[in-house]
Amino acid sequence: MPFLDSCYKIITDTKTWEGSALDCESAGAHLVKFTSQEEVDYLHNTFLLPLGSGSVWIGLNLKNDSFYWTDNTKLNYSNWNDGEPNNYGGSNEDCVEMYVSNGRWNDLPCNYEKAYACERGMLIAHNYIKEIILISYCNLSV
Ligand SMILES: [Ca+2]
Ligand SMILES: [Ca+2]
Repeated sequence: MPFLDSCYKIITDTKTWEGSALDCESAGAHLVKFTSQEEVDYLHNTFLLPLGSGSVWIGLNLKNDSFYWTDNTKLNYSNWNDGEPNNYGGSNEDCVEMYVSNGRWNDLPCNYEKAYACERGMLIAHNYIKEIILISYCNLSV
């Protein structure tokens, strides 16, 4: 289902953050990147609430003490849960999950295995093959 020129897909097979990022990439997508509250609300209402509980990896991780999206852009808009990011116990909480319950974010260790949210920009569909992949990806999301 497209929103702001993107399609989204939640994969409920659990993987580490790195494994999740690679799996999204293998589908020509990336772990979801949020640039507005509207995008958070859309993903939360449409894809997360139906899951009932738990959390999903999103495309944020810590590099050189700052959080970056997987396209190496710095965090601009953010939606942290209360008291986060807290790097709990100094335990290398270098990757970020999004709660199904409220759509807010928490940092936690990257080697945890979680469901994850991929996003594919529609603007990459420049040729016939990519367009077919895009259409099927969007269809899988609804
Ligand atoms: Ca996005
Ligand atoms: Ca945390």
